[in-house]
Amino acid sequence: MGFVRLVKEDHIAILSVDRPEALNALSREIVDEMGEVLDELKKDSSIYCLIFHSEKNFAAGADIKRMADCDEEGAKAFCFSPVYDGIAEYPIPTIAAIEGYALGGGMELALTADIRIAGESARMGFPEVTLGIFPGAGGTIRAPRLIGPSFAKELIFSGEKISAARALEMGLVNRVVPDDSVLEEAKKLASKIARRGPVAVRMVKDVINRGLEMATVREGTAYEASQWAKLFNTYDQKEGMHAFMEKRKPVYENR
Ligand code: DAK
Repeated sequence: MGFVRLVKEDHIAILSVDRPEALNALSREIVDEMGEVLDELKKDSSIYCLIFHSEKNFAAGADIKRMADCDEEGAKAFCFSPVYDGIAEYPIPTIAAIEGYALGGGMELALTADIRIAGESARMGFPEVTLGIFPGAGGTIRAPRLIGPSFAKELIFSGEKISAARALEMGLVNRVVPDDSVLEEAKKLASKIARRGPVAVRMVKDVINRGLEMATVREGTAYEASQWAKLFNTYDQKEGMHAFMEKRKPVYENR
């Protein structure tokens, strides 16, 4: 039995890492296992939102003990980015529900999610420079895009572990909630998302992500317009609009 757990309930999946003795530090094997579980989950068309949540600590980073004596080739083999890139591009919305430490490779995992919710006593940051390395699993790329280069550099250069309140000020997390309601709040938001038109939600995530990577706003709005029009070939668009006109709740079929 590995370290990754997946629970499904009411159109939501919750993925957790179960390695409390190392504060859920992530080895290459754990990240690979995560990738396999998520590839399998993609085949389940009844799941509309995915939450990353681990008990007590989100993840205290990549496994330093496994990384310490790597040479250059070994360090390359430690690579998390193919799995993390896959999570960032995951077809359904993702929420990181952060309790305790989210550091280094753990913070980078949280950054691959679409939305982050943190508990009041969560501690986040990039301590890599305190170890003589720098973030190498997407942190240098995703953090500046999310919170701007200035805050990202402050975090990455200082290696400081910041509080949830400070993370909220920086825009690193969407909201801060009491520690004991982190998962509950994430589930509430996930259920809300899961009640929306699933085809539209899936498509708009892709449009937003691609738009962010496009060089010009014009390219982005052109892609937005073409994808938007495609929704009018779906059952869910007809259902959503007819339900409005008939003053009833829509019943989406994900098609
Ligand atoms: N790796 C391995 N073990 C860890 C760990 C980690 N990141 N974090 C904690 N642990 C282990 C501790 O060693 C300890 O184990 P034992 O000594 O009991 O066997 C156990 O978890 C409990 O930790 P502590 O005793 O230290 O607990 P405290 O409450 O006192 O302190 C702490 C909590 C989070 C402040 C402290 O554990 C800590 O500073 N942890 C390290 C945090 C850190 O530096 N994280 C960043 C790691 S570097 C890349 C791929 C990935 C990455 C980069 C590049 N490419 C391939 C390019 C990512 C790099 C990183 O994430």
